[in-house]
Amino acid sequence: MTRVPMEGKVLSENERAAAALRAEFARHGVFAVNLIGSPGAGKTALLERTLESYAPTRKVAVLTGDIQTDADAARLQRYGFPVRQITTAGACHLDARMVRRALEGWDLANIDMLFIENVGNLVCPTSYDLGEAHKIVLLSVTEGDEKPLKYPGIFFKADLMAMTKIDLLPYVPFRPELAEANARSIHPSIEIVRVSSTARLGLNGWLEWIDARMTAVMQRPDEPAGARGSKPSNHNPEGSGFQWPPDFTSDSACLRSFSSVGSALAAYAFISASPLCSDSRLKAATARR
Ligand SMILES: Nc1nc2c(ncn2[C@@H]2O[C@H](COP(=O)(O)OP(=O)(O)OP(=O)(O)O)[C@@H](O)[C@H]2O)c(=O)[nH]1
Ligand SMILES: [Mg+2]
Repeated sequence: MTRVPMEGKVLSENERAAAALRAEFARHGVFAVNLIGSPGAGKTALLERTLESYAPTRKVAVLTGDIQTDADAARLQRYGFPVRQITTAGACHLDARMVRRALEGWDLANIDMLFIENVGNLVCPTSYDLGEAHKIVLLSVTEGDEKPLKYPGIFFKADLMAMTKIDLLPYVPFRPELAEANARSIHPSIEIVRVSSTARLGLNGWLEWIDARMTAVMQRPDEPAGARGSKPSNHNPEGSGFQWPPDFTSDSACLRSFSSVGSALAAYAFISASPLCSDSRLKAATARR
């Protein structure tokens, strides 16, 4: 059987498109964030509360991804800021070219902050850079406190975890401290806010994080926005000279196996030993340990 390495090619084309977007965002001073979470995690609800809190003079725009409908755009358009729906017709994630097309006709010089709501999915969007300064993962308390361990890729890549629907904590067997510990076992420096969009809890912490990160990014105009705010996709938390995480995203069997492993170190050991994972640098580094 001949294997055609399509996934790797698609991802590297996306990397090019994302780099061009990131440069464009930097040129025009656009601070972009990419919101990723399971279907129904509360992405649109959090954006509703966010837009509601902003003065009409703020230069904010939203792109929202959906497989089939424009329901989220209809919800978000009520707040008076530019909003566009990206309907992916089946694809489980946004990619950089979809974002580029959706921006056509907007004057980026008039946008300071761009929220991108990804398609509801905790796995597929993780691999697709959209030129954003930060990935933000939403984990709702109805999903289970073990989810950072089951879907570590996005918790590793996100700079912020928003724990959503905390108004439901009295009714669900979700241990918030354990969820946070699980997320930090994957990504020790991940920042965390707890929010409820319906009960309007914790929203100041969320809004302050966004404003602080935007200020931090915009105060350093000499570097491209993504390089300032966001970890490069192969950031190495172990500081030992090899790339982390390995480029397992081009290898779906490896990605599936990686998703079943707990802590970052356990995952590291697992990937390095797994015949499904093809990152030779990681394997070489492991052999040296
Ligand atoms: N109790 C409670 N419900 C919430 C909260 N945030 C959102 N919801 C509800 O959860 C459901 C899904 O919320 P959405 O904001 O549509 O979720 P989403 O992540 O945008 O969903 P998709 O775009 O379909 O992936 C809706 O019924 C919301 O009213 C919250 O803070 N508390
Ligand atoms: Mg939504």
